[in-house]
Amino acid sequence: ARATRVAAVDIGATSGRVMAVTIGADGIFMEELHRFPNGLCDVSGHLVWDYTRLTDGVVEGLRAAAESGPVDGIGIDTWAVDYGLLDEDGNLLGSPVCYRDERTTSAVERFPLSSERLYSVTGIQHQRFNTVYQLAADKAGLAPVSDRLERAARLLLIPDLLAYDLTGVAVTEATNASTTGMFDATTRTWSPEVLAAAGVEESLFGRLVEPGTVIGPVTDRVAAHTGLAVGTPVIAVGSHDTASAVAATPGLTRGGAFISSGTWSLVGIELSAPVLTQAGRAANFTNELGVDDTVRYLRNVMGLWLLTECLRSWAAAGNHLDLQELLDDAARQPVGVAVIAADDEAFLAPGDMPARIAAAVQATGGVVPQTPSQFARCIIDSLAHAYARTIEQASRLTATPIDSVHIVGGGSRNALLCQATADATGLLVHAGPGEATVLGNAIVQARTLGALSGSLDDLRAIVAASFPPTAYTPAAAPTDKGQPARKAV
Ligand code: LRH
Repeated sequence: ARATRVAAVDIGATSGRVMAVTIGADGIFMEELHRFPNGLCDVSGHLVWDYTRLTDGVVEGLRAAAESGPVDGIGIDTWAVDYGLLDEDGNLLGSPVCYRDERTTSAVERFPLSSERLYSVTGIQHQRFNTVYQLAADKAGLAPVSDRLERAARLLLIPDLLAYDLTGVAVTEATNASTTGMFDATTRTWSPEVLAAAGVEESLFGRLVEPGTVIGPVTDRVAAHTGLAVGTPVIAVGSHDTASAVAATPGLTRGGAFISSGTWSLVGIELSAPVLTQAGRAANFTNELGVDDTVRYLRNVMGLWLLTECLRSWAAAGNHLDLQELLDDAARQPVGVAVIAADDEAFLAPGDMPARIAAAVQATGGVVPQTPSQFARCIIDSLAHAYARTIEQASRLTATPIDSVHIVGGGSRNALLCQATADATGLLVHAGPGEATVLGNAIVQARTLGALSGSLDDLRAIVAASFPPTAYTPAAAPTDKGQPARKAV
């Protein structure tokens, strides 16, 4: 029998891509078919996503997939929490607003349920961008289409919205639904209590599906437009990108911590049931739902956003820097002289990142970075420091001893960051694959299609066989202050 070949659509904050993933007897192969930019646009004073650019990119990628071989299935994952609202005729009511928009800052305080109660039901960390607060902002008319929630017949999270455009079928995929802050972490269904507090009806959402469910075939119109075979199925995957990334993290077992490292760094451990303690809430740990009934107990750390925003500021000032050269220079800078809290909400919004970082270093009494390579060093050290602290907290809050760290995503290719993480945690780091999200998307599809079988552990072993991770050993034990250790000379 021929190998199974699926299209994985994976869209992040800065770019989207469509990859062909072939799964056969001799392993897993990936081919990038189309990559397109994503980013924020300002519309009527709000930060929004250019949704047409995303659908155009997806269609273009699927056309390339159909042209270059058979396509047995299509899976879609994107960042979490954001959504589109559709009217009764299925028309999108304005571009989806980006979670980084400031519109939610006031909504958070006005929400009728206490954060204690919200947490004990949903297990979701308090982030001002959670869907539940974005809906409150919509209620207050804070969007380019100010009455869009009143007029809405449907709310679809971004991956579900794209799937709807391909199939005409409206679903809500459970892993991403968990990030809304309105989903019951224990029952994996909407919480009637939270929906009532948010003032939305359950009928606003599509049919709830778990990863692995066939959403429906592409419409004949999409098939004709892309060259895909009539009836090609769109399959629900862990449509929250982090759910897909962690599903394909090689060797992740109890005792291992994961870091899904991209625009954000999502740092935590995998559990089989949510931990809904008030101590966890106070430490702002979240219980996001994963593939196969897993739970990701994690914290959001700002991630490489700090670095990409610095690069953007410098470029705007005429200084266009090459990322790899910058990291090479950063590696020659002294370690740990400027460390900021890389999980501070102060870094959420875009714009003028070097100044905000300098101010934060100043406030800690550290050596304020002057050159781009000093800023890069500061960011790397701060990320590693935040990773170490977060892993230590996750371990303590769940009474789980941690013996290793698994870094996947773009950041796993950043050797400086991987080594700094090993040094700061004092743990062995396994880095890679860089494309874990795409692989997690593909293996869930492949299991639905019957090309793979078994548990998440089995699937992870198959990923590891084709994409063996790189090991980083800690250079020295971390100091008792938890500061990144200095390398011995
Ligand atoms: C990463 C991510 C993360 C969410 C954020 C909104 O892309 O999905 O898991 O917290 O975006």
